Amino acid sequence: MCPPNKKEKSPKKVSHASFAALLEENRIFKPTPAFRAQAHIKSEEIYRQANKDPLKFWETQAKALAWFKTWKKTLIWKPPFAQWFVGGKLNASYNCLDRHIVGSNRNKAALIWEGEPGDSRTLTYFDLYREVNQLANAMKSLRIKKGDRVAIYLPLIPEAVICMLACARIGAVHTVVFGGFSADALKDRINDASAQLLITADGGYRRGTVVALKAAVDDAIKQCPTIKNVIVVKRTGKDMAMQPGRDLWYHELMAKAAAFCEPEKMDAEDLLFILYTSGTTGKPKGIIHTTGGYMTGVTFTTKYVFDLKPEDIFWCTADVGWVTGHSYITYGPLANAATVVIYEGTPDWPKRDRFWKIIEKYGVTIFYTAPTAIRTFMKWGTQWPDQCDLTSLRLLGSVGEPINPEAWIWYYHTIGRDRCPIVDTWWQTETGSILISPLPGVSALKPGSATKPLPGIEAKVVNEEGREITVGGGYLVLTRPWPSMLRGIYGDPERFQKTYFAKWGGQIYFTGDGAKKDKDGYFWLLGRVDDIMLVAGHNISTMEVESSLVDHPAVAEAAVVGIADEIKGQAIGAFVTLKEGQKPDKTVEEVLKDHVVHKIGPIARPQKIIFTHDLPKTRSGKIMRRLLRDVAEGRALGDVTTLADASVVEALKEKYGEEE
Ligand code: 7RM
Repeated sequence: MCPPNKKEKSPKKVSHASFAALLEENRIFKPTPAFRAQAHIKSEEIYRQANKDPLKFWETQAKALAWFKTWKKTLIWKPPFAQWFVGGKLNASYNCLDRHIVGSNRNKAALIWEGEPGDSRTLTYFDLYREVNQLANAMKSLRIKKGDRVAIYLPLIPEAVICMLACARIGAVHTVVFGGFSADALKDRINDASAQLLITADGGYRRGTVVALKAAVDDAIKQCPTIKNVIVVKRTGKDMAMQPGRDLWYHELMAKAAAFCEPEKMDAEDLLFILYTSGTTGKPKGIIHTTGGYMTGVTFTTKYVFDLKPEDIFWCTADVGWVTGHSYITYGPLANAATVVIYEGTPDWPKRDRFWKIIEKYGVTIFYTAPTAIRTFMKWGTQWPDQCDLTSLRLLGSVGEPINPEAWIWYYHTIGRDRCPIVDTWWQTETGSILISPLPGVSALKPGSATKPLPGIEAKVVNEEGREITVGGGYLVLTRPWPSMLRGIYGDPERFQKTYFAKWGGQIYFTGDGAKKDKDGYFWLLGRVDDIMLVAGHNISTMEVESSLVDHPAVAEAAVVGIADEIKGQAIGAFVTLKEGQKPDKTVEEVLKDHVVHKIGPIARPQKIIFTHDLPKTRSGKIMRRLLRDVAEGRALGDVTTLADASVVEALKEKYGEEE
């Protein structure tokens, strides 16, 4: 029973009295004996092993995959270019499907899909295998072959996963474009990749309405000369135009397709996919990942970071359009023969309990989401999760941004009911898989810290000169190659070198993030270095000020930016969303400013607080501080193509203008 309904008795009484007690400064959460006892990794020995011989460690991890041919050399490292498992042959779709359908996993649920309107489908490993084989054959019939690029522009329906795996099966390179992106963004990505085929749908559901994907496609393709065909999945049944000769129905192609398609024997270094991230300049960067190293990284981390067991029901709430979906919906979990939940829609449809209802309905055991979602749930209040049965959960994950301690504790307490370890996983599209994260059976957790680099990974915090800072803040770098690292930017090796390897002599990968290391060697991520402010000679991270604001009970979310200031260099501006029922006024503003001073010090006192109902975010939920700086400094807005809701900044601009 889920919806908060006064007449019904809530099935679970949840006490939130201990919440404040949990939120003491510097609290450490050790793995419970019960969790540790059942965990894959119970001791720190694995860190020592990996450190002693990293290549041997990665070889062991690579052996968890099925190879058609083993590699000759584990690593060739000519910075910035790495080759892993050189000479090895494998296929990603074979690893996610074929090897599971010969044993007891044949009839195990691979995908449990829930559509937003409430429809659902479960595909077993055998079902998924059959669909992928057929689609692979259908693509071949359209003359798609190894190395060709295929764009995928779909809602979160099983076909999104099927398409990725079908590409992998025949060696075509997929580039998934998030279904919420505009026609323009789609066009740029298709053209940069010179994709020949596009797979889309007649629409998808989002917050109760149909998103007309095909209309955006028709618009985009006018300017995409390389596209020869469009495959259209029938999802909504709504009317739309099919262009004869170019557009083909997915179900019609599938009906004609043969049941088996031989998986292509891919070289370990053959491309698996291109995934675009929005660079700061606006020109999208096509991050490229290859087969052997990427599969090794995601397979390893899915099993050990999430402590994945055969009976788990794993739900990563990301869209497959983001790297999180690539690595922790499709490739990592399926390579491990996991059961994966995917959900098409938004968390507030039809009501604000939809996520908790899904957990209850399917008995989700591992739940992986983003801090922005967690803060939204905090804003909505505990009544929604409280009336759902969340007892199936045993592990929680966070990704995408630093998670502020307040949100961490809320997540731990309200969702995990003080029983579930939280893995705060730091990684990037570029890193392919999780690099800094707890191992839940081993690591003592500190709310707000992603803890330490995983075994096999070497991360450091360095200063401007590249010298290591053992305790204190600086730039986060990776000082050793790792298997799932990006192999470049599609078509632009120079930009690859410049963006990631130019700052310190060519061997060191610069993440673009700032981080702090504490005396226990824990890493505290501070956000993008471009966002770090210089206030009267002091470096202050926007994240720290935001975290102190969100720490106040009235605040749901905050975004902080540095505003050019003649005297201080930069002054602090804060955009604040209050919790529901809280009224913004001058008193609250002063209280919040004082709160920041109390938490961090007078240097961090915001000069100005702007109250807002919403913050400008990317489609994947990251706050776009760059746009807030534009607003705060009265400039024209920069690139807004990746913004989730354009009206949010427009409203802020008006508001800011009025208060000036
Ligand atoms: C997986 C993903 C990458 C950027 C990264 C960070 C930020 C991601 C965390 C985090 C603090 C985390 N890929 N980031 N995870 N910051 N703690 N656990 O998000 O390419 O879209 O973004 O996201 O700034 O550089 S991404």
